[in-house]
Amino acid sequence: MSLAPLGHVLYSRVMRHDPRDPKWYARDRFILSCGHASILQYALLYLNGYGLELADLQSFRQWDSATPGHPEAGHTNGVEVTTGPLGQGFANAVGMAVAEREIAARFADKSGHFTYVIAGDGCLMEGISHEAASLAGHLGLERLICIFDDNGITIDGATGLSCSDDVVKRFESYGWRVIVGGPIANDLDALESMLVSAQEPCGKPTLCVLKTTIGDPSPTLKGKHEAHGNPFTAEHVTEAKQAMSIPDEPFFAPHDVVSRYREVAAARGASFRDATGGLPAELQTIDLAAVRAALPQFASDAQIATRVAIQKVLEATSTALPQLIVGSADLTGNTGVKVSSFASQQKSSPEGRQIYYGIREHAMGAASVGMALHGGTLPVCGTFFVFADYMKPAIRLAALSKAKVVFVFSHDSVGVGEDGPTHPPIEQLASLRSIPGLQVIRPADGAETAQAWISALEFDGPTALVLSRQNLPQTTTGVGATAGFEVLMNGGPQPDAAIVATGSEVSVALEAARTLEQVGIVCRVVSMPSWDLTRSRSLAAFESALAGCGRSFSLEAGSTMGWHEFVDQPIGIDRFGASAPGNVVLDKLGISGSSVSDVIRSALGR
Ligand SMILES: Cc1ncc(C[n+]2csc(CCOP(=O)(O)OP(=O)(O)O)c2C)c(N)n1
Repeated sequence: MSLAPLGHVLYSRVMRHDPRDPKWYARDRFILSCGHASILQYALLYLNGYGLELADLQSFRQWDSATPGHPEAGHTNGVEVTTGPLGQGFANAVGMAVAEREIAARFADKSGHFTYVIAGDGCLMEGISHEAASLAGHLGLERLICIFDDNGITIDGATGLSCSDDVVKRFESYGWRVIVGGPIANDLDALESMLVSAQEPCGKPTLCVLKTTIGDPSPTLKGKHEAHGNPFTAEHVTEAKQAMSIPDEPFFAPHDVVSRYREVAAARGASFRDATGGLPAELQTIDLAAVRAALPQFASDAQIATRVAIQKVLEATSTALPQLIVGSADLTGNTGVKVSSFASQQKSSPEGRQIYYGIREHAMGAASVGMALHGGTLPVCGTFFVFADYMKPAIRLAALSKAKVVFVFSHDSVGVGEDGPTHPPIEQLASLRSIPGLQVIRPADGAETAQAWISALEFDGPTALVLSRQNLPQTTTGVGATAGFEVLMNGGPQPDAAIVATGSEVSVALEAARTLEQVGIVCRVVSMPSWDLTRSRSLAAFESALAGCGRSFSLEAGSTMGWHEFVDQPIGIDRFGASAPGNVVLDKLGISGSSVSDVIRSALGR
């Protein structure tokens, strides 16, 4: 309620948007980072004619409604990103502002637009806002405007219970312009002039600090933390409506007000449409045929880490992908997320497509989601696989909102060696595979890495590419990374065992199979870079590939959780790693041809 005047001013006086075409490229983007205030956004979308009707507001938060508990991108017209986990929307907005500026700079595009985000105390307390604000200040994203709903209240009580930050100083130190609005939350003209001042170019993002009173104008609950989430009683509703001088009638929305609102919104929308163009034509679709034609070949005798392979793939296909924008959280060379022809994205080079995120994985993930949902960009971001945990909330929201982000995770096993148990991922594959809507691919060699890139481009949502630090032999044709799996060694009609391996363990499986052959045990070896692709594209073929085998084993240098879905006996690592050279750790933890063949022999009793 206390943000309703701000919402009204944004939608009816400040933002350029066209309700008849919610996806019009040059629209200003609006993000409600405090997603728990979703009813504010739904009410605005209803009034402005985005397709929501009163019945939708009446079914707020109910099964199958267009008005879920928190705003969901792709679910409700006019909702740009999915918010609710506090701080994510703020960082998404930073990504949107990067995408907007990069495209406008490269294409001398007149459709530059603003990104508006409303963030509350919760968003600004969350660590991700510190990372994202710092990055935005460094980059000087002057078309990013954040309105801080400064009501000093969270669920537990006053913010003073846990927080003594000086938000103004904090943002000034990040390089933001800060406008302190004063007590203007109900003054429409003052709100408008604050937002208009925020649009003035100054080479910095702007934070508007808006003092509000939670629950205003409820006479009983305003300023109280109980207003945050407790439903108002009938009495509270009555007195709040009295304070607003509106009838005490549920869902009071006078027809003439609603139709006038929609008329004005449509007329404003039409007036903007005449002035600006759209998304540059070359950014509208991905030319997969051109990307396929540009893919690099990997010599059959090459020994190459898949993190190096991805860099070759990115370099080779970058010309065919004008949408590509790449970056890493201070591990650019290590992860392979580097295109040598791309300028660095900086304040002085806004056209740059190589982003140095600094050591800010969480913001990198969420900004990438914002870029993807902005449109016109294909963000690829990279870090070590173990630090996927630092980005998990952003990865989850990428999946939930079908944001086409490619997460590149290198150093994907205990093969990373000396760093000790903090650095080798163990449970990360199981964790990412459990996220619905995230495509996970762990290629075994260069050919599978190249095809994994194609699968990532084809997929309507995010992909995690899980890549090795260590060099690997070329063992596949690559088809497994589009089909899901590939049989590499057949072993005749009825092999004694099947070994299903992923990534760097594919070559170990082949070695184990050759060792077993010497004692008369015949194996079928399968490379299975992706559970998701196998499930969606070739499950029956996979099952029949294993059907004739005596006993099936999986082999992967990580948690065995989940593998029982596909094989009889998983072989993996269900403990943390250790500090020693990578090959030693792998060997000690049973990921070597001889250890694997021993396990299989004993399982078969031979
Ligand atoms: C990451 C995260 N942690 C916790 C929550 C639960 N939560 C929802 S709203 C809220 C308080 C937010 O306070 P504020 O931003 O000041 O919102 P206001 O009370 O003004 O509505 C919390 C803790 C959440 N949504 N996301």
